[in-house]
Amino acid sequence: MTESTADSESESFSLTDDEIINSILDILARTAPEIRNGLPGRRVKTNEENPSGESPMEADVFADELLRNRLGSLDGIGEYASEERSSADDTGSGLSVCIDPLDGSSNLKSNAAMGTIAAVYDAPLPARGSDLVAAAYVLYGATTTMIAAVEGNVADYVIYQDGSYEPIEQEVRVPSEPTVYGFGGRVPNWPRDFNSFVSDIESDTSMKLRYGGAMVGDVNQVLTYGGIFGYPALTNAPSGKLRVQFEGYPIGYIIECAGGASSDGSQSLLAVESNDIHDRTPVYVGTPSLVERLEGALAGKADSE
Ligand code: FDP
Repeated sequence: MTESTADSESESFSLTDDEIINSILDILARTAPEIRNGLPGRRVKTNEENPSGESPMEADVFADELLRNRLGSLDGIGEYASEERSSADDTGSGLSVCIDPLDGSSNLKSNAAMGTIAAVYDAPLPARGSDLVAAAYVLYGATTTMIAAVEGNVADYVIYQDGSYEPIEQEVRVPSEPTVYGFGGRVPNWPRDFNSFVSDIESDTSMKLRYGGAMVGDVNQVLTYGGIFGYPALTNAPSGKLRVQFEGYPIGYIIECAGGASSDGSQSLLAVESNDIHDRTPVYVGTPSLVERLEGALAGKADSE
């Protein structure tokens, strides 16, 4: 357990990981309505380029600055990194946080779902999947909710306009009977083995396509109904699109804590190696039987079912 200490002339105190994680969740919930309320008027691209070579929307930068100021000034946070910053900011000593301030911001214009993702590591950045001590995402959908994985348990909260939040489900589990699937990337760029796997899923009459273009929204479909989400390796981008530290690790952690499975195509997302905070990885998460079938298909094994 990391202990963060802060001394002043008159007092000294230390925070446990649990206290720091609770404060992080409080900040995510408190900031969510402000991010949501700040979206109108910020649905345009900036002239800047982020470390992934994309032009962020004004809303991406706004959300990043709000979260950087709040999380960075929290006692017990040693590093703050986000998709919008080229390197991690040194913010003191303690846990490291990796933030995707506005996941799925391409959905801003079409006014569809988006999210904020937070990964909390008990290690300097870039961290390993095994360094995760908590992960959470806020979903700006029809309502604002937060999924948080702490100590192996996943809970679902509703967030109110004043930033308060309360649980709507205390132990979220990935349903064992899968019903939905959604995969990103251009279909012509899907590798042949992945294409065959998708055809196999599509031929199953119990499965329905659900793809909204924001990972957090698509993952939440899988968490709610059971199934599989993937942003695969592409023929023109073998590591796919999603980032290990900001997306792959935290989403893999949440899904695994909820009894699901995660994979980069051959191993758990939490086992993926990462030496740079902006590394990418193919991402597949969902019902264990489907993720296992996917790994078999990508390894060139015929479907045994
Ligand atoms: P976005 O670029 O809009 O932020 O994080 C990247 C992400 O969204 C994911 O949320 C989403 O799953 C994916 O990219 C969508 O990519 P495509 O537009 O290629 O489908």
